[in-house]
Amino acid sequence: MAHYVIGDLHGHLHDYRRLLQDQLLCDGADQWIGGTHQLWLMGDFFDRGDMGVECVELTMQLQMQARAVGGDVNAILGNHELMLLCANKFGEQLTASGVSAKAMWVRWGGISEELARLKPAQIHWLERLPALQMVGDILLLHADAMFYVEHGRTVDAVNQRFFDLTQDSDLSRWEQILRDFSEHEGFSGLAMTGERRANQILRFFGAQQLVHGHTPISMANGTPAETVNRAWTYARGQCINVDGGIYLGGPGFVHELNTDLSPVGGARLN
Ligand SMILES: [Mn+2]
Repeated sequence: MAHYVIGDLHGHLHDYRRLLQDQLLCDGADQWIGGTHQLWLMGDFFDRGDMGVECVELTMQLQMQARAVGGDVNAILGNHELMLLCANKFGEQLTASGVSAKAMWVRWGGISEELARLKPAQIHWLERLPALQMVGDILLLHADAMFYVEHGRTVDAVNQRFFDLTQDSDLSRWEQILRDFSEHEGFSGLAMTGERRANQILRFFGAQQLVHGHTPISMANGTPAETVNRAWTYARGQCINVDGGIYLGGPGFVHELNTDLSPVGGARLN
């Protein structure tokens, strides 16, 4: 049994189907053929491309089909899911910046027609996505950002906090978290700083390695977007970026997690 990961789709359903079929997880009729394998989607189903609802719909279908045969399909929460839920919940209500919640989402790449197509069962599913997930010793998180540690001491506590937020009717609290959630490159950046931060968040949650999306690899390391066809490992092996930048023209890829990790090598970074 293998653990597979697919990065940020941003509404690109056709690429999603191609990746699933190439990896023999799904057939041409959208049926799960992955048996007992496990698949994780890294969040950001929505915005920029216009078939985010269909990407979620397919994922929910595959989840049911996979579970029926002992496999699994799951997802973690991306900032674009939270933005969409915010637009859905607050609509024309004004944010602190004076624009409506919906206008704020559109400004971030939201496509109004998607909101109209979103079904209650999909909203219910999205609200319950974990922000963090451990797979063996690997921490899955959407954003390459440190802000998660401010929301709980454990993976479960952070996930509860995010679920509570989705039920919160105070728009200002949503705005705060959405601002924090838009941080990028928290584990790369200047010289040793990124490596040290990665080490801190790994130790905080008791993980050996982290896997994230959110920042297209082409933007993070300068590889031309259309040539990115594999994950990028950095910060001395502590971090794996799986955002192929599909919305920038990248072909995307399916990444297989190495759950047989030895402890993070070398001296500790303090
Ligand atoms: Mn993101």
